[in-house]
Amino acid sequence: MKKVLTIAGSDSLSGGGLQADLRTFSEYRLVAENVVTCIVSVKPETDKVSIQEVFPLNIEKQLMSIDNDLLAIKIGMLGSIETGKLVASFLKERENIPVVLDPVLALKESGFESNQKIIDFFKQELLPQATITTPNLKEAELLSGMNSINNLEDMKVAAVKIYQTGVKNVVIKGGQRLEGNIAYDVLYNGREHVVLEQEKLFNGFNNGAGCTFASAICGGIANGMSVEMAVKKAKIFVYESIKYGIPFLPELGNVYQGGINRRNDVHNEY
Ligand code: PXL
Repeated sequence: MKKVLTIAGSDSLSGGGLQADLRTFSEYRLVAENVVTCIVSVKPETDKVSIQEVFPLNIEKQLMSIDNDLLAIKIGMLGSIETGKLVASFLKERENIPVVLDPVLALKESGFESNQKIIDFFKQELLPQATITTPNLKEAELLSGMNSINNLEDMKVAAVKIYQTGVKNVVIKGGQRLEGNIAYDVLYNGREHVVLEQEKLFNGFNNGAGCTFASAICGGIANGMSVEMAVKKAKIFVYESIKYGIPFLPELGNVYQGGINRRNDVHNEY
C-alpha cells in the first residue's frame, strides 16, 4: 500500500479533521499514518466548540512513530504553536516529501480569533516548507494582510502575496462566501494563475469540505499527479462529496467522501 501522513485534529462529529482525511485517503487507495494534534468536541445544548490540545510530549512520541517512506504529508489543525514548532522541525528533516498545508489558524493561543503571532508563525515556519497551501477567503486575508477579498481579482492578488512567503503553490478557495452561482478557486504556482470553476451546491452538506479538499490534493500528489492535476481532481472530488453529503439537519450536513466512487450506493438513498 502507498503511504501518506496526516497531522490533524480529531473532529468528534466526524465532519472534518482527521476523520475526513482518513476517509479521503481511503478513497484514493492510500493508507495514512496519523498524528493527532488536538480533540475538537461540541456541547450539544449550545453547539459550543471546544479544542483540547494534545500534550507536546505526546506529539513528539507520535512524530517519532512515523515511518520515513511517506509519499506526501497533509497538515490540518495544529492545536498550538508549540505543536506547530515540533511539526516544523519534523518537516525540516524530510525536505523531499511533498507537503499540503491547510492553514487552519484556530489554535489554543487564539481561541477562534487568529492573532499576529500565529500568522507570523505560519508565514515563517510552515509556509516556506509547503508544496501547496489551501486557505479559505478568511485565512487568505490573514496570511496576505489584505483587508477583504471579495472577488476573483482580489483572490489573484492574495495568492501572489501568500506565494511570496516561500510556499510553492497557493490555492485560494472561494467557497460559499463569494457571490454568485459559481464556486471559484484560484491556483497560483509562481508563474500563472489557474481559475477553477464549478457550479455551487446549496444543500449545506459541506462540513469537512476544506479538510477533504486538502487531503484529496495530497492523495493526488501521492498517486503521482502534478499539483495542478491534483487540485483539479480534488475540486471534483469535493463537489461530489458535498452533493452526496450526509445530512443531520435539512440544510446542514457532513461531506461524504464516497460520493465520487459510490454515487449509487444504497447508503446514499436518504
Ligand atoms: O477547519 C476545519 C477543521 C479542521 N480540523 C478539525 C476540525 C475542523 C472543523 O470542524 O474539527 C479537527
